[in-house]
Amino acid sequence: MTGRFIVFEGVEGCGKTTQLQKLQQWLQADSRFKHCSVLVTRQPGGSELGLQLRRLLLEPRPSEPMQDRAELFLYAADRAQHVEGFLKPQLAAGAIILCDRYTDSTIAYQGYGRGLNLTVIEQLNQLATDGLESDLTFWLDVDVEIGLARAKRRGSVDRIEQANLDFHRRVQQGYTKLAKAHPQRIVRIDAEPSQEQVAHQIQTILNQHFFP
Ligand code: Z5A
Repeated sequence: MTGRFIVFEGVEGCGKTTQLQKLQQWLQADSRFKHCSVLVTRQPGGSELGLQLRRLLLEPRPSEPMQDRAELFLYAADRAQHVEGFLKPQLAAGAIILCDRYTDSTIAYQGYGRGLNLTVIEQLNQLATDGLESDLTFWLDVDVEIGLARAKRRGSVDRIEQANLDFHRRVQQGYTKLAKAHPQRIVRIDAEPSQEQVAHQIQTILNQHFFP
């Protein structure tokens, strides 16, 4: 039996964490999935090694700014560990996996945001994932300033949230291009309405096209 791999993507504060939890509860309450494990995980930080990489990646370091290519390789290392040690075995065992960020984040943040070469990033993604793609990716589309305001209201600000507004706008542009390029895999969700309305959009898509 093989499981299902569902990814959530979007700019800061778009509501991924909130919606991942809501979707996990919704799936667990549905008798169609009573024999499946429904697991929530994330990148970076979905493994023991990944948790250490996550700290390195996100903590502010004013004394020595992280170089863009160093950042790219750390995300790739986190992904390779997570795919081989967690995602592949859990999918092989039939789990439904809900993952906070995956390969599209690297294209949006390191590619469109930092300006690193997109072809190289795609090759690195391929190497890190060994070809494992999501079955479905929800792109929670919210205005960048609304997302950042939500993230700020929630509490402390990490190294990437501190980047300037232009950087986050380029990231958003990256997601827009990715969604156009991969309409079969990436589904845009309007993430500006209330949490309940966003959850309803996600459940409707899953009922209609994914778990009919
Ligand atoms: N990154 C990268 O550069 N390259 C890569 O390859 C990968 C990642 C994999 C991970 O940080 C960082 O790594 C990320 C990209 C980079 N950049 N940053 N910073 P993270 O996982 O800690 O942070 P995040 O992914 O950006 O998520 P977030 O800021 O925690 O936001 P979120 O999970 O999307 O949102 P949330 O926590 O569900 O909601 C934020 C707040 O808004 C919270 O108070 C909610 O109650 C509220 N909220 C949620 N939904 C709504 C609605 N609908 N209305 C109003 N308020 C809402």
